[in-house]
Amino acid sequence: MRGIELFHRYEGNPILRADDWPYPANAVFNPAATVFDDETLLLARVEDLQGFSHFTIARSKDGKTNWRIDTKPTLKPSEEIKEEKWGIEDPRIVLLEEHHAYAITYISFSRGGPVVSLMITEDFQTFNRLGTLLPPEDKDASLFPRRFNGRFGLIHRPIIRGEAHIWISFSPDLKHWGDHQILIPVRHGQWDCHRVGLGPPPIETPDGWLIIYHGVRHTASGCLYRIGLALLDLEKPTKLIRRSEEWVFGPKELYEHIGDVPGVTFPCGTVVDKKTNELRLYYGAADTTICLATADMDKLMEYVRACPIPADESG
Ligand code: BMA
Repeated sequence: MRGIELFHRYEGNPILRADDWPYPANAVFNPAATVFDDETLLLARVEDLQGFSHFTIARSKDGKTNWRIDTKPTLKPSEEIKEEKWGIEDPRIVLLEEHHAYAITYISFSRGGPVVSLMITEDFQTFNRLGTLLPPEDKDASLFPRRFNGRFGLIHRPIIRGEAHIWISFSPDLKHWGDHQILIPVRHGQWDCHRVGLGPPPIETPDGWLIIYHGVRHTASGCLYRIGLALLDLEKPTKLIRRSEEWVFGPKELYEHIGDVPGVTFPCGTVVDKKTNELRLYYGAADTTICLATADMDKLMEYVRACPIPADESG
């Protein structure tokens, strides 16, 4: 099977749009996803009519239809935290096994640039902000759900010397980070040549951590944000063991090509239905709406297991 055949767009796409919102909004996109109280919970990025973003929860029993959206913003940028002055963006949710709590990594936008921040919640009603993790310019971050040799792992995407590779870092306490290293570099000349960034949080499988990432190529009419797959070693997540040569998903439908930023498919969350083995990928389309694509986990893993072992292209 070709990679591009793995994902199927949901026929009801877009599943959520600004017109569905209970209060005025410009766009709803790039949602984090998890299961909470036996329901699919999306933490949607909502861009207001000043161009600043906040988060609002939408819930659905089947993860596809009948979304119930909080009637007002669930999480606004904090007025006390100056790093959040220009809004909060692109959340990722991970259930931290040892804390029995959800870690939400997100981007705070400040005068100093985008910076990775962390908050913890147990109930999606009260949120404990733990502050910024690493200096700007940094985006596309998620924790792993468990520690490695006593340390938490963080995947993120700093921009250094104009280069935008995916990095991994470690911390004993979620506060102090070190051992930074490039995990998935951009690939010169290919579809993911200009930028790469983590999509949804890493998914633990018997074969390794499944990584769904976005790759960006600049074209004469703007950027194209497409999706690739990779696999990390289960106990040594610094080790990239597989990487797809081709993209497996990318802008095709009109709702992915027409919007505030055309040509963008940008996933930040997945839910795997344990009964059906269906992976639901929630993504922002054209920075305007929220869409859904599904894939069979067995086929996805079969595909990624057959991908090449990557050569080190970072140098
Ligand atoms: C990235 C992020 C995303 C956005 C994408 C396309 O840098 O800012 O929030 O969806 O660009 O505009």
